Amino acid sequence: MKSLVSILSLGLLLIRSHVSAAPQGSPSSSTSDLAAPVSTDGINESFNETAFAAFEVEDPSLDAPQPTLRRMKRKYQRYIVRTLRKRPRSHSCTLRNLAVRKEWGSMSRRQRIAYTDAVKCLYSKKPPLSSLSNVPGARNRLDDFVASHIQQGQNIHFDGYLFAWHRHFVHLYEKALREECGYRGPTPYWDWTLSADDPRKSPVFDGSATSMSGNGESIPHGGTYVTAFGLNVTLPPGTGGGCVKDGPFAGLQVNLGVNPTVLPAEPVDLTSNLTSVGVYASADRSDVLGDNASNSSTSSTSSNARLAPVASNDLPPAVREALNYNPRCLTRDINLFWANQVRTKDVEFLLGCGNVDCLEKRSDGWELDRTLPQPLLHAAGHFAIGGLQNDPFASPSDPVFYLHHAAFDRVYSIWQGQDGDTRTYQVGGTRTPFNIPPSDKVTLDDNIDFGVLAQGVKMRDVMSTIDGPYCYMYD
Ligand SMILES: [Cu+2]
Repeated sequence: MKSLVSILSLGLLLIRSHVSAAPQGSPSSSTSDLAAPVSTDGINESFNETAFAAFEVEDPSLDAPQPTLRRMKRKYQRYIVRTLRKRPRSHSCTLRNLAVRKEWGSMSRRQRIAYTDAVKCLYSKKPPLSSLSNVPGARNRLDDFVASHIQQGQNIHFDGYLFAWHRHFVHLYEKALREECGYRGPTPYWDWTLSADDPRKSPVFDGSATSMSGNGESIPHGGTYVTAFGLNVTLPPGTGGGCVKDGPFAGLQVNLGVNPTVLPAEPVDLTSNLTSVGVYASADRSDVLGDNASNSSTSSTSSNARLAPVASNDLPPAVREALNYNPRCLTRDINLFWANQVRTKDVEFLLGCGNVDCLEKRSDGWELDRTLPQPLLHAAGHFAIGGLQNDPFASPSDPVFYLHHAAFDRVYSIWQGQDGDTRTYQVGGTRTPFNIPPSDKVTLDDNIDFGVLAQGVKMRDVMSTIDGPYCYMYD
């Protein structure tokens, strides 16, 4: 455990030194620099071809030597638009029906309220598709999504399935909002870089009627203790910790998941606390896993087993427990330290990866070279919100989960679009978290499973955002 703490400290120090080196005024991925094609107050978001003319304009700054997020974003968008322009009208995805996903703050008030109304519809919708024998705690349609994430949780993080599985998960959620709850507006994402100083001030978390609800009530507490994927992590307390009591999701009841271990409040020197805890994982897992290494291998699925849907009986007891009925409020604990880990420079650092394996490892903080900063972008987005978002399994109970994961998918999409012809169908990583136990490499023919939500899909079906079930681009 001692070595774990020292590794955590090392990881955090690396992160901190990286972050402090990031220029404060670096260009953000603000959407204002590129207006969405026909973004209006209207709810229906399908676009016609002429609306995309803006993406075709040559921009001399695109050839500047230092890549920036803004330039990379435009390169990605131009790739999508050019690809679609070449398609016959009969193609299932063209510029005529391309959906543009938008940053929450750039959506109109009407669109935001329509979105949260649809989410409320989903968690009021009964019965769930899950059977009580498989998911005893499921009470509504939102719980089906949470259950799917709990059941698959051990297969889809810290490995080669991370991006693909969560991409399709967000898509299935969007589909349910549209088909079952009549939502017609854009699918939103939360651009963390816009509120890295304090998410409480962002339109996502300001607690108003047009937000995704605000912070949890302020309740003095110690850190939150999390055990998952062979990691034992103590996350420092944030600024809330209690129930979410304002905005559209005030009073939302969460049904699945196990209560986290929250340490008692005690006088905390925030500065020293922050240097002593954090998350860091390395390719050499023995020092990170410590005593849990053997437990981890028994609870991980074998490379073959994971290709089949997970039956509840095959799940480890701790995961099965998370499927039981455990009604409680939605908690958040907005954490300024973690919010600071996702600045524009951090996103650009990830996007500098030459292959998708590197992108995943940098996102999750376990790239081989420990001298590199590890922005931990995926985890930092969760930890910045805190509360239920600190639960690696039941976190999709908080509707803001899907805005974080859309933003994560956006980074993946922008990365793919830098060299679309070679990157779109590139897979990387192996089939088990941290490759423990050692497993085969992920292939395009691997199946990924979603429980009751939908039929499983092959990896190759979810690689391109403009093919198969998808037809979307980020603004
Ligand atoms: Cu996840």
